[in-house]
Amino acid sequence: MKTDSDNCIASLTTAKTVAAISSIQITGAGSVNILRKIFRPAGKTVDFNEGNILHGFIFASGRDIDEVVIGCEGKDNFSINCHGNPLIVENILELLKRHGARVVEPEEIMMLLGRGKYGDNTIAVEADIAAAGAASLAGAQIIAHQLKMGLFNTAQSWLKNMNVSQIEDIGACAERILKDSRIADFFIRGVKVVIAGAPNSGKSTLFNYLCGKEKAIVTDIAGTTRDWLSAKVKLKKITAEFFDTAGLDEDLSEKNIIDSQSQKQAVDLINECDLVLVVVDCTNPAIVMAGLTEAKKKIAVFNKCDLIDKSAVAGLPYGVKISAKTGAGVNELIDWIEQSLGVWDFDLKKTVCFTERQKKILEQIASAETKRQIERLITELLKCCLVIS
Ligand SMILES: Nc1nc2c(ncn2[C@@H]2O[C@H](COP(=O)(O)OP(=O)(O)OP(=O)(O)O)[C@@H](O)[C@H]2O)c(=O)[nH]1
Ligand SMILES: [Mg+2]
Repeated sequence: MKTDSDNCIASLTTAKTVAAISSIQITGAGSVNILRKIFRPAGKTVDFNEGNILHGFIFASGRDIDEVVIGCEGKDNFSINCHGNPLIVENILELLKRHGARVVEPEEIMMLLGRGKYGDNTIAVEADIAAAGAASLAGAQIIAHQLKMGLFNTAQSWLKNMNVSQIEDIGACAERILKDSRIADFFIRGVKVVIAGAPNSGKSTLFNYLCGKEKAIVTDIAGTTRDWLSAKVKLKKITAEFFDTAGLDEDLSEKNIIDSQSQKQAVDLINECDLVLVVVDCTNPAIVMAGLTEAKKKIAVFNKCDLIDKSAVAGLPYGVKISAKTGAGVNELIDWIEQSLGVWDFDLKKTVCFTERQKKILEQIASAETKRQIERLITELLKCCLVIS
């Protein structure tokens, strides 16, 4: 027999990690019934009406699992804020499941809540989900702008002016949005930056300086780094994940299995990243290009400038001049990184897309040949039925 709680879904909405506080959302008809069975208020009475904040305990089989604060966020919609120990979270989710709630991924619950909040404005629903995972505040601002202005507004005005607009104009506008979206993506998901270069050029020293701790081993023996390391660092505008890699040396590829594997790993990372820092020891300036294709964005970084005099530094080729040991020039390097990725002067109020679904539709709009096709695609962009992948 179907019960009320069959329509109830629950999900962890904070990160799946050790934290001070974790939050579990439970929503749908039957939520209150479940909460009544598993929640014991700290005071004498309990009132699950919208707007109330309840303090008490989640319990099972006569034992308290955790002390919690429940936010009554709407009709049949509650957040259970518990301590952020993954075992506590697991126990509470398991308990909700035993009482009939379906435990789902956060996107599903956010989509459901978003539909209630925004109706059939699909871009707004996607914006709420994407903003929760944005890698920077600027990324969340870019997404927030698309909700009523930006992408939503542009798509609506395309539809409204379909009779007077030229197909080519809409196509060109879609192309522009796709181009800007590539930069917006750096704010939204962060960037991957590989530190590459010849053995002993100072890659690990630079990596350690950027992440503010001695994470990578540094020695004057060429070939010290074999397994790559990574660290996320907040730059001025964006968050970057830096990768310290093995020194590129074609001879090492054939030396032994370990060196050949680490050479391959370095090249694979280079192929997947957004930007490569090619570190060159300015006392021994052999620029290593192995694994670096023309198409890859890169910055030449001349390191160990503390070891040569000022006139020799001035005579170095185009690139950033630094000392990874003293930190001189690293601030300029960060500016170069942000400028070369186009984020330095990016207007956060530009119209962009921020999901794969939107991107695919805009690509189709850019190459559509009839107004009818475009009209159908815009309607899909605005009102499609979202599916959880
Ligand atoms: N004077 C000076 N020495 C540096 C600088 N950067 C690195 N070194 C030294 O250069 C040597 C090699 O540094 P690493 O950071 O291990 O070089 P690497 O490129 O990671 O080397 P592999 O992992 O072997 O490819 C160490 O002795 C560092 O102390 C610098 O800016 N100035
Ligand atoms: Mg190294």
